[in-house]
Amino acid sequence: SLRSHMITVCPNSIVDQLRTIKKARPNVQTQTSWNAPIMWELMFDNNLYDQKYKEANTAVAITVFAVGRYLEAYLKTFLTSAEEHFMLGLPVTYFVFTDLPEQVPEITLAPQRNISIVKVEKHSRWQDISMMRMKTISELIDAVLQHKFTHVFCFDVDQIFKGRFGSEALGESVALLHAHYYKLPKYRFTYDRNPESKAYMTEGDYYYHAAIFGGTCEKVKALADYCYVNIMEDKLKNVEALWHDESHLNKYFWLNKPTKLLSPEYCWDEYIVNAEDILVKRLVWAPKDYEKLRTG
Ligand code: 2GW
Ligand code: MN
Repeated sequence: SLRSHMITVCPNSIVDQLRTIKKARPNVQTQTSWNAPIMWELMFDNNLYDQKYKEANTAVAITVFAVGRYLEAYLKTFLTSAEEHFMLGLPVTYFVFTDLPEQVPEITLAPQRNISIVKVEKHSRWQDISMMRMKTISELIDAVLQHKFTHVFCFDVDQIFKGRFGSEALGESVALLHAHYYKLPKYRFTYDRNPESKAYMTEGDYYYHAAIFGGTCEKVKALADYCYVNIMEDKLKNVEALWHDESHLNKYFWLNKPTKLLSPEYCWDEYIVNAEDILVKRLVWAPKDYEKLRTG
């Protein structure tokens, strides 16, 4: 049948594409030592990926947290820009977690796209707002996502889609190279270095950015559970990892290698002067006003 034909042909074509990537991007690393692709522009054919994932009845859930002032500051731009660039043509549901559900802006969604607003408590420490996302994500996957979605992507809200962020980013276990660290030597990576913390590590592969991670429901649940349990163990000992949930995420991906890496084209900081490797800005960091957002 046409359907089984498509499913067998597409993955091979993608493998062929991956063989040509070194030619396409000679100045960046396009594969890890464990053979996971690192997705850079020019490495892949958008249509091939879109076709493959449509055929496979892919449905994508996004989680995003907008607690306190972050709702007004970032949520509308995050959502409207995602409607322009994120996984167009695939069914997508946004799960917005907020303490202010009535203030979530009305936005127009394309067909097959939905939004679900979930009320959460506002933790008093911002470190906990960030870290406790792992618990909520795990619970959401258990209660809802595993039955209805093939993939889940978890995003910081303080970012703006600017270009295609498409099905090529989907995978079993997907990690993002941090824009500030992808060119730096390993000794500069800001892993947690406190042996008292569960996030402690002395060696690693890359420095991953916790602003985006994703994969199948099963793999993301494993990541979220791992991070949450270790965050709670740290709390019992009264320690906190250097970069909070991001430190635990880096430890998880060191012990459980991601199957796909996203290049910093998927999460770029426009304050970085040297952007010669960045052929497409697919998503950029939103400007931050720490004074306003982190006080009071
Ligand atoms: C966070 C820090 C200081 C003050 C407020 C907040 C805050 C975060 C908040 O008031 N409301 C809120 O909804 N958040 C959510 O947590 C929101 O989704 C935000 O994007 C996310 C992470 O906080 P953020 O974006 O301010 O932290 P970054 O951009 O410095 O993020 C990196 O490091 C964090 C840990 O310190 C996380 O690992 C994050 O995933 C990383 O990108
Ligand atoms: Mn952020």
